[in-house]
Amino acid sequence: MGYDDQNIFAKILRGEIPCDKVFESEHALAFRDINPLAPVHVLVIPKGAYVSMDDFSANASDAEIADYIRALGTVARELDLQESGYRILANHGRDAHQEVPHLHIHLFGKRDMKGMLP
Ligand code: D5M
Repeated sequence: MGYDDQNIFAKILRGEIPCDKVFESEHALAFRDINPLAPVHVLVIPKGAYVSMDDFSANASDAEIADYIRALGTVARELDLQESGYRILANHGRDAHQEVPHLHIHLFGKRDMKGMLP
């Protein structure tokens, strides 16, 4: 599947539509989900044009992968989730109902997530 540069997160990355940014690094951007399922619900995305984790893991550079994974941990620490806990999740493709075709990892926190499978 090719990358659709008109997807909503590509527009956020280009600054064409706003987001509630919580963190930015060289290769990653984190912003609050528009339909939060938890008091903390942040999406962490790579700045590069990657459809999914499948695409990213196969095609991103080591520097992009390292920066992206570090960004996830940094955001969780900056939002003070390391003690209470958090959940990270990425949907890939049809069966997982991925809605936006730009890789995003959901970061959930500040609620009990027993039984929660978004
Ligand atoms: O999740 C896609 C997620 O993207 C879903 O939780 C809503 C969120 N979303 C969609 N548009 C926006 C904007 N404009 N800002 C912030 N969050 C947004 P998926 O894993 O693809 O099902």
